[in-house]
Amino acid sequence: MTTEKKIFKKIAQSKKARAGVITTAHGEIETPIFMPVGTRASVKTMWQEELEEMNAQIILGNTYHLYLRPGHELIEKVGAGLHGFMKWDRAILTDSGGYQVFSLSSMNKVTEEGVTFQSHLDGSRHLISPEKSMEIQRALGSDIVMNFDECPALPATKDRLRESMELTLRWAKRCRDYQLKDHQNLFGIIQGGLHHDLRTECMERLKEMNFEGFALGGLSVGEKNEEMVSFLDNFVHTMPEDKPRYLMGVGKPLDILNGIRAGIDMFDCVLPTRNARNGQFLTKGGPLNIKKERFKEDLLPPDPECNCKVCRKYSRAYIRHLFTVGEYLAGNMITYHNLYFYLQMTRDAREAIKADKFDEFYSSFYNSYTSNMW
Ligand code: PRF
Ligand code: ZN
Repeated sequence: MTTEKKIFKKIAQSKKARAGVITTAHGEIETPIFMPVGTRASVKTMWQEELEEMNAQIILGNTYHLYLRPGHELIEKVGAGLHGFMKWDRAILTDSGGYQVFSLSSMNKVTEEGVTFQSHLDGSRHLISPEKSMEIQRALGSDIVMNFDECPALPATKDRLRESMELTLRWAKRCRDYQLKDHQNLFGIIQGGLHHDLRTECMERLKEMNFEGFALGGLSVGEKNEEMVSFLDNFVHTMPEDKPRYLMGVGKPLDILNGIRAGIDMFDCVLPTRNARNGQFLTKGGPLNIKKERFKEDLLPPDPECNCKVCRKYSRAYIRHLFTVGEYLAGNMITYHNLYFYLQMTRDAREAIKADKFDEFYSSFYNSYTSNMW
């Protein structure tokens, strides 16, 4: 039986919202935290130096993509892992591959052994099992390793969700029994749809396996937003106090705020990076689409309340021009701002929690973000 390491320390609480510190071999992470997504060993359009300068403390990588290209063996051979390969010496979390197999590959077949699928790149056939996912994440050397789970799309019947949860639990045990590197921490993923009883049962059975942290999977997969929010409000505070709580793949700025209010510590989402490449700035006054004609001669910064290097220097008119003619710099600038905005939001939330004023922060952010300013 593997005994867990203690990696989380709570430092403050404001109602259900918490602030804390996660300790990894690649530095401390102050929570609540947003983790930029670097699927293929790059946070799209961004230099590692830029992530450092905006104080990103942890980024994500993906098992599925890195296994297919360039291959985890190559990353271990030439970089001694992902940190050395991409020259990022802060913390890295890797997702286990299960979820990406379902969203990207074709002809998936789930068996007790694992998931067989055809690569979305060249159609070649592969099997990822819990052991294979651990082997890949071990080679990548990530600080936080995720269990190999099954994530059913919603709506799904309760019978189907229970079956899937049972499989996820059997896979969790196989992941826990795999020997990772000493510095690596393994998180258990709680599934069970929107059923409180299934989620509780899944969590209790995962607790027996002594994971270093817990994640909520299977949310933001087709259910209504209010359903997710009320589930989080009712469930998150029942999760272990002394371990990190991670809400996978969520979400929009207000989803993150709702997650923090319910007691979540860690978030990731492609939204700030993906929407940037479609011309969307996320700002204090709500989303701003730079493609709009009305910004053609607008000399204001993208977000007048933002202190990032883009907003301190460049105008909407200039960035709109870059975007319109297809200059790559536009994608970098909007991504930079959006990630800075997410990280600033989680830093502000943390400060509000430490001052026991999270409710006030929540209301003021909410009112400003929904004011439809642009
Ligand atoms: N499982 C894993 N990764 C994920 C999810 C999940 O359920 C989600 C669902 N929002 C995003 N990423 N392993
Ligand atoms: Zn900015």
